[in-house]
Amino acid sequence: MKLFKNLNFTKLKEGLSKTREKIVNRIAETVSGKAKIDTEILDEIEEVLLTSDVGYDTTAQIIEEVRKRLTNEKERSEAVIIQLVKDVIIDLLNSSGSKEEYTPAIEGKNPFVILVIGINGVGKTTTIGKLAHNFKQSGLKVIIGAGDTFRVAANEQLEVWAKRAGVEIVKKDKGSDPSAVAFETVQAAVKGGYDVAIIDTAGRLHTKHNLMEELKKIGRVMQKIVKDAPHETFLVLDGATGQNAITQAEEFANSVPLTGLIITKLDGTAKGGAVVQVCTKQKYPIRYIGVGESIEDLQTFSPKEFVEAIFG
Ligand SMILES: Nc1nc2c(ncn2[C@@H]2O[C@H](COP(=O)(O)OP(=O)(O)OP(=O)(O)O)[C@@H](O)[C@H]2O)c(=O)[nH]1
Ligand SMILES: [Mg+2]
Repeated sequence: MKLFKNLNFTKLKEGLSKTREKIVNRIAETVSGKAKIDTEILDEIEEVLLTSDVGYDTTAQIIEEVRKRLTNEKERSEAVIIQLVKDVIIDLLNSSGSKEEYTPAIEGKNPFVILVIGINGVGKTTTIGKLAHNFKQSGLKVIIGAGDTFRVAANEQLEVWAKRAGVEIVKKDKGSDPSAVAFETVQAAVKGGYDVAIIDTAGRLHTKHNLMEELKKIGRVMQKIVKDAPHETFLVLDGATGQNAITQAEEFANSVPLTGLIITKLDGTAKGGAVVQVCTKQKYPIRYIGVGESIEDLQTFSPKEFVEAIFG
């Protein structure tokens, strides 16, 4: 069963246009008009990938693999080399466990609980609004919990998204214990027969010990009601932050059992190559990507569609 029909290729391409301009147009420029693909061209492609935030190690890995596969090719044209680069990148994206058409295993959970975490401003609250909308559109009963009790306007912001998505919200006064919000949200979800409960959290630095402990407590407390909750713990990463995103994934994973990643803001950046780097450098699958600020701008991550949108 595919839950959301949220993969809109035109929109994805539009969102990734900056990255595409950077990678594809420059590779095309580099190889067009050249009769043969030689070492110099591979060096130039290497540079293009580096400046798109694919990262040094990952770029070297890609070029090495392309070089290897190229030796088996009789025809070394522009089309052939671009296809090779695409294939190698798709293989890398798949290697993190990110797979085509991920579907959350919601059935039989009542509720399926999703905890959303990450550093400040990466797009957690916005992503929850988009996720809630998608679940709702799929005919599910959705409730969201305003677990960011730290920031002044956090409740209001999540309330706006709840209204837009047409879902219920649980909130408490600013300064309340975020675990209490998580507890009450899951409790309300069980009582009300909700299919999905999504918990927002305040932005926090992975270097702050007490804030990471707070996340652990949120997890523990909801387990008093639903034993295996949270069923997903998504770390949200800003796609424009490159190497830093990898550090964040490592650090958060040290405190909380992550189940997947959501990469946002891929529309605003020419550095969408960071996604490739994130996939090769850590072991958590990418589940969703954000390609804009509106409610429709969340897509299920598909390695193949992602690469097609960049190169297509
Ligand atoms: N262009 C673009 N902007 C996004 C995307 N996702 C989120 N944003 C914007 O990023 C900004 C921060 O988003 P929030 O959802 O408030 O981020 P947050 O992680 O909840 O922030 P804190 O709660 O303060 O830690 C907002 O202006 C969003 O509109 C996206 O995919 N693309
Ligand atoms: Mg927020």
